[in-house]
Amino acid sequence: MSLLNILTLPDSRLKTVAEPITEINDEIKQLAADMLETMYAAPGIGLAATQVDRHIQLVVIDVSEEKNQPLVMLNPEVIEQAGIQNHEEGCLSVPGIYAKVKRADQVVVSYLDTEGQQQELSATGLLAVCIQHEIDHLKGIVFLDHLSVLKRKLALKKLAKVAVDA
Ligand code: K2U
Ligand code: ZN
Repeated sequence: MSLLNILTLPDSRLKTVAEPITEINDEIKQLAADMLETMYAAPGIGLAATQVDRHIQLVVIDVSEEKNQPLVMLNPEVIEQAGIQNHEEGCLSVPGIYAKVKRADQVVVSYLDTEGQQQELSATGLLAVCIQHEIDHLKGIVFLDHLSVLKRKLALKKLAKVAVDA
């Protein structure tokens, strides 16, 4: 398995819209395994293929305390949503920046698993936030894009400072 490089803003590749996966092969399964290893090492609770410069619709998630409940989602799509939550978010591609983002509190996500089986998962709370955050990445959207112009400007200014201080 390999640790992958995670793209960070202002890298414009993070704005790329990912393509659907049409064939599930060993390369896709190995990429998912490498993304899980990279996510756990970061550490994070989610990672989208966009963030490792692979522009296909693949996300990995694990919000469990024990880090032993990995989810691998191919071609994920939110098919139902309800409620609103305002959860503080961070992002492995936007290091050191945190902000509250309004998102649906409950989602039903439809996706293909690595065996090619269509799955549907109902999620609330942090898992729902993470699913929406990762699917955003596949659309070329980062969580800062949900902020007001002023808040985004301040965040990007802080990001530039974090990069200089690093
Ligand atoms: O996409 C990513 O960069 C992974 C995020 C996912 C995430 C962001 C906000 C809220 C939930 C999930 C990273 O996991 S950010 C690091 C992190 C770690 C633990 C809890 C929340 C955020
Ligand atoms: Zn992110």
